[in-house]
Amino acid sequence: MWCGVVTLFPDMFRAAADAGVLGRAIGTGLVDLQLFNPRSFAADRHRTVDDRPYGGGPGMVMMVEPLLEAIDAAREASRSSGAEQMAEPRVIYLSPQGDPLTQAKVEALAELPALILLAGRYEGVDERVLDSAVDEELSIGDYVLSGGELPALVVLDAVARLLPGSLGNSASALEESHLDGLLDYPHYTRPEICRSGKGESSLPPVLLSGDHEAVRLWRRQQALLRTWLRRPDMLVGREWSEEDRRLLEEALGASSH
Ligand code: 9WO
Repeated sequence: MWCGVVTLFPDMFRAAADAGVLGRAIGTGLVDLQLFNPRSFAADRHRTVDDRPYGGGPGMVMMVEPLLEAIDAAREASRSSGAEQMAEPRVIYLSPQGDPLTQAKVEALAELPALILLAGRYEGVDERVLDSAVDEELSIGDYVLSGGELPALVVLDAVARLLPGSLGNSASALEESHLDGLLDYPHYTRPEICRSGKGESSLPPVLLSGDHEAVRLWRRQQALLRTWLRRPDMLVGREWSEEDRRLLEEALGASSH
């Protein structure tokens, strides 16, 4: 996947590109990450990229021209990066006003050949940039940060681990799709007995039983119970299998008496 990022803070991406699954995806060429700083496209000798908001009020707004120039440069770079038949990159702006980012959305993004992520700063970008050059606005959650860079990295990380050939892809990704729309079950590793601040330091015995089917059922039941208790919204409209219904009813029955 080709990915251009338009940002006033390219160093934040250079740091992340050195580590972890995303770093590996970039290192192996699975992700071609290119950075475009609007400041390089500023028209004046002070390299100005922000200006005061029309209508007054506090803060500054990112100016149209340096952003459109940077987005155009990214489009041009994606064109010249091989893949002749490559479709136009999808341009995504990260903001609290965007559609919520979900795993389903991440999976759809991972299918695309090219993305341009636009990370805003200050009080945001001139709305006319969004109207003319942005295809989609995404939010990673209901909070305000100081810029769109961390959300852009969140999108990159979530997408990179799904790309075929990525370290995050493969076994654990399969296991995860297997937990279709549920929270994860609890994990344990050695030692069998450990010190712990709280009381719950014992291991669920089924995990030592060697009975793979019993382990599978226990994990599924834990995933269902946790989702029910912590995120009931995720179960609204769910198509229930007979097995899942039984496992959850059993768990809820066990906890209520
Ligand atoms: C700043 C501000 C100051 C006074 C009154 C209202 C205000 N809104 C903002 C604001 O939203 N600033 C944003 C900072 C502008 C776009 C980049 N910034 C950003 C992106 N903060 N948080 C995000 C973000 C993106 C995606 N998902 C969650 C948060």
